[in-house]
Amino acid sequence: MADQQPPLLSDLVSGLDSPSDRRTFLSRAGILTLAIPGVGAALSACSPSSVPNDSAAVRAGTVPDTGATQEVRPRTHNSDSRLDSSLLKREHRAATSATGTATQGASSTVFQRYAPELPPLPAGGTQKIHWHATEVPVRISDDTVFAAWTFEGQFPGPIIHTRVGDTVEFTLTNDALIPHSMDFHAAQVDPKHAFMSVAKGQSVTFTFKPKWAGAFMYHCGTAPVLMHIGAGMHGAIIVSPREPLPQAKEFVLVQSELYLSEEAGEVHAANYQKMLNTTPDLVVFNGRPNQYIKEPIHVKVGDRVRFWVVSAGPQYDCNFHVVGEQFDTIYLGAPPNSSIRGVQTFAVPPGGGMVFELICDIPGEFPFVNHGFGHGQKGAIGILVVE
Ligand SMILES: [Cu+2]
Repeated sequence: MADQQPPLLSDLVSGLDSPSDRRTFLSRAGILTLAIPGVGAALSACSPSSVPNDSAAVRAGTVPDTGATQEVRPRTHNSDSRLDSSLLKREHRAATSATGTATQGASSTVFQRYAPELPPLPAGGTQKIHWHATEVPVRISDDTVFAAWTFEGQFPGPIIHTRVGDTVEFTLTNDALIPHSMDFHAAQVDPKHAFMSVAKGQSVTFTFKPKWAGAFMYHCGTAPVLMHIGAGMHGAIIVSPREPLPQAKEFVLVQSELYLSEEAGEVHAANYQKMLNTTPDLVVFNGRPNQYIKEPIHVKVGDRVRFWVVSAGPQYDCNFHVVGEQFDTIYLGAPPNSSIRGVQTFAVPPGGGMVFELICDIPGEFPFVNHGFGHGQKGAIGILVVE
């Protein structure tokens, strides 16, 4: 191919911390705007703006716990909110996630199994959550470190557990150079404001009450959303119904694909071109290939097990199946309704979530897999040990 490649996003953003650096960055980045429209939106979000304030949406350093409304900064320039959606259709090329601090200290990162247990519901009807968007290296196996864009430095992001009708007060502060945002699939809010991108050092705050129970995805929605999800900015928000479901051992599985660049130093960055080609190197539950083979999930004979399964994609579904078992019940929509019984396999679409229950009548070691085995083979497999 003789067509000219645009410069790497990582080349443009590396080492730019001061406002004057950012001006340099913006001037350099003009060459990218046509080739990478999402980056153009991101860049404009870095610049001072004459757009009127939206004090309800953006507050600098507002910490909900204090109850105090602090200094209101000029609104992040986001004049066309469509740029923060998946509506952009022009091609975005040559970007990787090796930006800012995403590769720093990679050699000293330690593998940590992602705990799949559903955290208990917090007391009270209001949950205040203040997260930071950060770029950090995450060791996803003994020999692989991933340059991740994250919520709270975690890949995938932390599990949120709430309940229908409870209140979630959420603040995102962006510590990373590239603008980021938050899109909760469990929320009904005006995305133009709530899900808007915020530049480095800025915050966005919004509140919602989940209307439906279920396993919901959350993700960064900053354009190009494919890149931000694929670089690690996704996770699960679990919404329990008001009336408790049957007692169970509850686990959360977020399936996602990893599209890796060649190793640079000790780090693999997320590769945008591979995302466009939809050719993943790994398909994983909770961010790490085969982690629950190495350290299985343990339950007891007689337990009801409930898997809250989210497919974060960004591209593929999760054809969830447990070898040697059958699902007693799965909920296609909000539990406890929309259930079907006696199911072997069901596909969770990218951007979707479903709830799978099985009764562990017999002891054994039961692999839970993506039964699309090209993807199961790439890491979307674990073991449920029934003792
Ligand atoms: Cu992002």
